Amino acid sequence: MKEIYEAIERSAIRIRHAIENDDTGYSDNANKTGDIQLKLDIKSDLIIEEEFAKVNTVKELASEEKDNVEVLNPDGRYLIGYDPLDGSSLADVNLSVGSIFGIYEDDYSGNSLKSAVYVVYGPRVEMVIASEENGVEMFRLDSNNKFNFIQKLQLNERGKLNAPGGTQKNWEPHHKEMIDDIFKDGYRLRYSGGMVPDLHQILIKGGGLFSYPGTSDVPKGKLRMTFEVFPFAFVFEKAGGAATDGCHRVLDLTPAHIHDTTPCFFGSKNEVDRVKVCYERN
Ligand code: AHM
Ligand code: MG
Repeated sequence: MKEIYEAIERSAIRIRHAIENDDTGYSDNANKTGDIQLKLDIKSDLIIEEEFAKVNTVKELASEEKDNVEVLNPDGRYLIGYDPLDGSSLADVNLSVGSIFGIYEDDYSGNSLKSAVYVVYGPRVEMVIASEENGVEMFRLDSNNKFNFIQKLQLNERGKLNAPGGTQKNWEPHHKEMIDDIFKDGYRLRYSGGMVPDLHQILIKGGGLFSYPGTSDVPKGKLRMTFEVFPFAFVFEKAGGAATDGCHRVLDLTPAHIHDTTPCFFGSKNEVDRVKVCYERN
């Protein structure tokens, strides 16, 4: 696993350099979900592929930017599901973006996750690693390109932030009512449109709720299980929080296809319980 974390560190340093120096425009290609890829999406994907190709414990890669799984080492132990540059359309406005990695064994179901890692490229570059052994640990990149341990991340039972995703005009009535009630209880809006910095903020500030629900136009939501939802569900559980699709624990889900999406809610236990009460009634 250590070699995998080191490959992620090397990728992060190279991707940060690309974000700072490269064109933030679109390419001529679309990914499997139909999103037009930015040049930075494609470059980040290539960087990560190159770095994992050096690690012989990595059996295969499933990327948000690749249609199909790519086999690297048939005898390797781990499968990596990753989003090379999440929120990449925010790079041109100079907001934070991120990379997300799920490290799986056997298959890409939630319960096969062994570890999850994300990197935030913001004013500072930070990497968060969640594992069974060490819980959730945050590292920060220094000027010598070294990641240094900063702190463990642990959620409170209840937080103060609310990050409600999805197109509001298409929210289901019960979802809208729940979000309104949370604001009425004094929660503050914190939403950038990048799930990595939005979820990082909730983790660092001790709690709250991030939601990306199913809506009338996209009943299964936007966020993909393998690359985005499972890794963050793992991080939130290991930090003492929870993640649900409204009715089920996210990590009990199995995608039929690596690009499948699911509604998702991440947060402290109190807020996720609130979601479950609302969704189980509806
Ligand atoms: P991406 O992988 O194409 O960047 O999409 C994922 C991002 C998340 O970071 C964010 O939470 C969500 O899309 C916001 O989507 P939208 O603005 O379409 O509601
Ligand atoms: Mg993404």
